[in-house]
Amino acid sequence: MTGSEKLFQEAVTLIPGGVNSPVRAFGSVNMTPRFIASAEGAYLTDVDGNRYLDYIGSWGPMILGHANPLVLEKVEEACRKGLSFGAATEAEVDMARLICSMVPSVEMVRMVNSGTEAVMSAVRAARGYTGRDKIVKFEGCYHGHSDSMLVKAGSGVMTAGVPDSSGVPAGCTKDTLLAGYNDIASVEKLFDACGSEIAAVIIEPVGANMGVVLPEKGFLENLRRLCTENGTVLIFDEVITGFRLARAGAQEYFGIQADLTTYGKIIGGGMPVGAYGGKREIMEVVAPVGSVYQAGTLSGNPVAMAAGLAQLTYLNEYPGVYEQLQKMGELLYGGMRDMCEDLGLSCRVSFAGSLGCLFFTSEEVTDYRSAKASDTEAFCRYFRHMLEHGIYIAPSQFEAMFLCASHTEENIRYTLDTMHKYFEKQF
Ligand code: HOZ
Repeated sequence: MTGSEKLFQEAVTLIPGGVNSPVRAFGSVNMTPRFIASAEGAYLTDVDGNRYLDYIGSWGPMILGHANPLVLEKVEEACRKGLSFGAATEAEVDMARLICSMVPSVEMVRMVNSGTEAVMSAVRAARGYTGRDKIVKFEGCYHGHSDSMLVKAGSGVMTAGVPDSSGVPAGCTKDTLLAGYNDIASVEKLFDACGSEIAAVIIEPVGANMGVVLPEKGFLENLRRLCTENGTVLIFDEVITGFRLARAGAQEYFGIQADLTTYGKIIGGGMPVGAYGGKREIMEVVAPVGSVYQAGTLSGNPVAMAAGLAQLTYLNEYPGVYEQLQKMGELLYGGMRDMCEDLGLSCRVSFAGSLGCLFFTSEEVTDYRSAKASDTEAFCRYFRHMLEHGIYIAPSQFEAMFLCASHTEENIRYTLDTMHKYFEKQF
């Protein structure tokens, strides 16, 4: 028995499913999760000493690679000064100033501890600001695990076979209206029916929790228009795309500004951090200025701020990182797309910059339904082959691949070669 197997055997007796977040249980690929002991650059090492080329990057935040020395140095320095004060610090002001300077639509920002918390709070702020209750979300978009968002959510919910979580009272989701990703007619229908009651439309500008699904031309622009016309707050959930697709995230990448934006782990450089921010007049409804309550002892934690500041400062000062990530994305995902064509595979590749995904379906993937049509058994076999050859991709068809600044052309050649060998044998 391997060290990972032994740990998992005990873990399932102590932690539900043996894990602290469902996707990492490897349930949808019928395997035992690897227990990770350490990470550096683009590599993970498990407790058995196996080394993996990592395409998850802690689900996005490790954009500069694992254990980045610049980030570590700042974290070590902050740790020596104290781990938590539950009081205002200079680092929080530095962080807010930096985020506001990098993202034009963010005039004020509030730090929280996760993407889930950021979304929950942004939705509350939008409701408080508009005095309306209803929100529109899109099938297959994942906005964390707060009650009102667990309706046809992506990520682990998609493989759990339960589109709506139990334990969520119907009253909590009665104001959550569902629309189809890339289906502007479905949004128009909702606005026609009750536009004056819709507080917010929330969307992942690139769907990155049902695999990777790109917005079709005009889709985000039309959402922007509908929200403006109806006095509805447009929330971009940039937990995955923020500071990844570009300095100002998807908003810069697609040239569209949101009213509120939610961020997650990437702004903590790997530490547990989230944030929500946007237009001053909306953010000023948040307590203690306004009447929308939201709080947290660990919000703006000094160690987390130090890590996040180090990472964001680097991204701000060296925008060449984004060109490099874009180039590597084209090399990897473009190479995958060519391979699919050359070998005549029933697969689709979709990508935006450093985010990408291989769908096991011949149909073009534009929404939840077409993503769901993927052959998850075929994904499972492919996943196993990749892991056995030292390549660690997300253990689910419905998650993204993430590139980081430490991935080299050689890494990508090895990855493409490993895929090619597998598919050659299969088809
Ligand atoms: N919600 C994450 C995937 N979209 C998984 C988080 C984790 O397991 O760490």
